[in-house]
Formats: sequence, structure tokens, C-alpha cells
Amino acid sequence: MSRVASEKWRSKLMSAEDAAKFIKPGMKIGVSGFTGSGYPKAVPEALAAQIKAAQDRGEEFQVGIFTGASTAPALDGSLSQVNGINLRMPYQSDPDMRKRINEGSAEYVDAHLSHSGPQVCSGHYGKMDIAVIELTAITADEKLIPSSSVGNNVSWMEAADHIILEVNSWMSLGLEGMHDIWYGVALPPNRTPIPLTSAGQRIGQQYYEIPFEKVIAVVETDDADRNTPFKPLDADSMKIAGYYLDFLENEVKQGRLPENLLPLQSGVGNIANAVLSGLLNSKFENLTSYTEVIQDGMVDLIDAGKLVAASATAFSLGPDYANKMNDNAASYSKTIVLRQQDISNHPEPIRRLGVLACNGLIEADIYGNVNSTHIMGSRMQNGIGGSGDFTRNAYISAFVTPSTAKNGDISAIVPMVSHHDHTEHDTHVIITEQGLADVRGMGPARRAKVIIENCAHPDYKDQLWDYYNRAVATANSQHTPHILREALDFHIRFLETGSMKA
Ligand code: 0RQ
Repeated sequence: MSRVASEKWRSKLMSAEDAAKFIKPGMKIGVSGFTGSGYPKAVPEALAAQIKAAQDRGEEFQVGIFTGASTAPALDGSLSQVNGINLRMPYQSDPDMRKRINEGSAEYVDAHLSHSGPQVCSGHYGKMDIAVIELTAITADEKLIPSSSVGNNVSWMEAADHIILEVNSWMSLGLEGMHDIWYGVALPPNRTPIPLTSAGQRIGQQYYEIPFEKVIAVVETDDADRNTPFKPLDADSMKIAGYYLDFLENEVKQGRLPENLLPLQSGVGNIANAVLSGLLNSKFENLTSYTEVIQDGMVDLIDAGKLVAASATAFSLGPDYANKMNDNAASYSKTIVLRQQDISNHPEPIRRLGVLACNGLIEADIYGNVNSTHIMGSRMQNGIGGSGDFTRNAYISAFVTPSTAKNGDISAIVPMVSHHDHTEHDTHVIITEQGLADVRGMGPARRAKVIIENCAHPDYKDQLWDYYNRAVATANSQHTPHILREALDFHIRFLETGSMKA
């Protein structure tokens, strides 16, 4: 049976190829999709084919692509392969997209995820032309059921002149009821408080409200989300997770955290997943989470009855877990709430709830400044994503990373980060497989000592101590000792010799 049950909405049905014809060169397109879930599966590929055909005729054809966060080969991949994107925001992790960004053929605006929707709605990027949004179903009584991510969909549908809907029958009908769409978000000066006082609370409605007259096409699809399997847990990830869990246990023991902790935010990647699996075997009960994505480890925690409320904006599941979610979505929706990203990542609830943030990094410096986005100061990896939203506003903000990269030739702890995403003010705890640095309540001198001693790899400790001690000994030594002429020597050495080792 068709997922577009309403006769009225069926009148807009057409092929992806015909729908993509509405998209013209230079348009700005707001697309659904967040960490590989809930992105449109057919129109972007049809658009990529039309761009390629136009280019073959010698015509220029590029568009601006605005998403929730990262998408999939069918979207970022297909459009970047034909060099069809001239502007991209706010987050990506696709190899082809990354290549276009770094070669300069696509302009990339690496925005905080919580800012991205409101910035577009308030016109920072000019007019948005078309929103392309995936749904689970349109019911006979015209209910529009969101799919596996909410992301910026509400903002895009509000900002865009026209809307194309993809209705994907791969999505479980059990998702109905999992979403919490709050139409109270407004731009200043009309903003009101977000009435959220617990992670699992529902403040809105289950369905989107979309003005029928704005919809120019409805396309039917039947295609799985991108389901990238997590790598099996390695020894270092498990060590890092172990340090973090010991830290949390001690915070409870010291009376600084309640026994069921505070809502957890867990960044992307394997270490974050190792933390979640560590929680599974821990003594913590009645946990909650207020985060961006529902990962495999959270599903296990829900199954074990340990995670009692989970708020996010999207799924980011491996293939087995995506199937499990599809089979049991109705039951999981008792625990999981999917919200729009300007609520899931909003500083106000994050600060109010006292979220415990745990995010990955590329490099941290001896004072706690963090680079999450750039390799060797220049090359964009993914983007800041939600890491800034959470770390700036968390109750306790932890960063996790292996102490080295590239087979040990790069130290993740450096004298000065080559790009700044999170400042020392936002870093409370840094953890590597070497150990944990709890730098709360410490000034720069103590921070440097704890970070070098507890987190740096033994191959780099002497080099870091040497830098620090000489910085302290310079005539210029003040609050945060640096030798500016040498602060990036680790990076320069890697670029020149292929290793940061002296
Ligand atoms: O390169 O792919 O060429 O092998 O960077 O590194 O170790 O696979 O790390 O997947 O955990 O990602 C910060 C990028 C870490 C991620 C970052 C190289 C390394 C590899 C990736 P290859 P890993 P992870 C809220 C949170 C921003 C968004 C965010 C990220 C590649 O966590 O995108 O936090 N964060 N959202 O070899 C040179 C170094 C390096 C390095 C790693 N120091 N120098 N290269 N690499 N360290 C989201 C939610 O709430 C879900």
C-alpha cells in the first residue's frame, strides 16, 4: 500500500527526475538528513544526473546545499562527484565533499548545528529556494510523519519558497509518535523559553505542519538509510571509555553528580560507542541522554533497561541496529524522542539539564584548547558539528582521543593547536589511552603539567616538557607561557619530515 494515503497529497506525486527539474542553477536547497539518516534518497541523485547533463552541454550548474548534518553518498557524494555544490553548510563527512571543500571548488560554512537553522531563517544566506525533505508517510487524514532524522527540516520548510517531499516506505511506521516537533521556535525578539526540564519530556507534536500550497512535488522511495557499521571496539577505545567511567563514578562518590548521573551527550565515532558499551557493563542505572544521535550503544542500553529516556535529533545506527530499530520502533518510541536540532543542540536545555558532554578531537594543546575540525591547520576533516553546542554549555565537558594519529607520527597533544574550535574555557577533562586529565579549577600552568603527564604519549612527553619548560624560562613567560616562534614546530616537523618526533 502506498505511504501517500491522502488523495489530496497524491495529486502531487511525480518521479524524482521530474521533481529535480524544479531545481535550477544557483538555487539554495535545504535538504533533510543528519548523520546518514533521513536524507532524501532519490531527488539528489536525479539532480546530480541533470547537473552532469547540463555540464556536458557546456552549461554551468551548481547549487547551495544546506542540511542538518552529514548525509550519505546518495546526496553529498553524488552531487560532489559532479562538482554540483557551490556552497555547503553546516556539517559533512563525505570523502568527495571533503575533497571539493579542500580544493576550493565548494565554499563551506562550518556553522554550529544549533545556529544553522535560525541563521538561514533570519536571512544570513539569502533566500532559500527549495526544501527537499524525507517523510515516513502521509496518512489518509493528512498527517505528515517525519522519518529517521528531524535535523533542520522545520527551519528549511519554513524558510524555503517551495517544498519537495520524499516519502520513504523503508522507514518503519512504528516511528509515528517518536518525534516531538515544537513550533515554538522563533527569531528574536519573539523568542520564548524552551519549556524542557527533563531529557525525555515532550513539548510539541508528532507531525510536521506543512502548507500544502508550498509543496511542488511528492516522490515515493523505498531505500535504506546509510548504515555504516561501527568498527569493533579496540583496546585503546576501551581504555579511554574505562577512564571516563571511573571519572564519573568518582564524581558520584564525591557527591558532585547524582547516582544516575546527568543526561549524557555522546559524540560521533568509536570511542563514544565504547563509552556507551562501558556503561552497559557499569553499575549505573536509570540513565538519561540529551544528545544529537541515537547510536548502537544507546539501543543496547535501552534494551538492558539502563537508559530510560533518550533525546536526539537523528539515528546513527549500524546495519543490524537500523533493522532492529525498524522492527521495534513503536516500542523504542517510549524511550526515544527525536526533536529538531535547534532544540536538541540548543544551549538553553543543555545548560539547564546539566548535560555531561563527551566528544572526539583532532588535537588538543597543553593548555586545553581543542581543534576538532582541521588537519595540520588547513585541511577540513568534517566540521564542528554539535561539538561546540555541547561543550560550551555542558555541566562537564570531556574530550576523548587516541594520544597519537598516523601510526604514532602525530601527537594529539601539541604545544599549540593548529586551528581553534573549543577554547580552554570549554575543556574540563581530556582523556587518551594514556590517562585522564581533569583540569577543572586549574590555571594554565597546572593544566599543562596534568595534560602532558596524563595524556601525552610517552614518545612525545619529553618534547612537550622541553617546550613547556623553555616557554616558562623565556623573558616573555607570563600567564600562558608560549614561544610563539616555536609553538607550531610539531606540525611543521610533520609536514617537512612525515613525523612530529624530534
Ligand atoms: O584520518 O580518515 O585519513 O585515517 O583524522 O580520525 O581517529 O578516525 O577519529 O572518527 O573519532 O573523529 C574530531 C574528526 C574525530 C570527529 C573527529 C585523522 C585520523 C583519521 C579521523 P583518516 P579518527 P574520529 C557532536 C559531536 C567534530 C564533530 C563533533 C569530529 C581522521 O569527532 O568530526 O564532535 N568531530 N560532533 O588519522 C592529523 C591529528 C589527527 C589526525 C586524527 N592530530 N592530526 N590527523 N587524525 N587526529 C555529535 C553528536 O552528538 C553525535
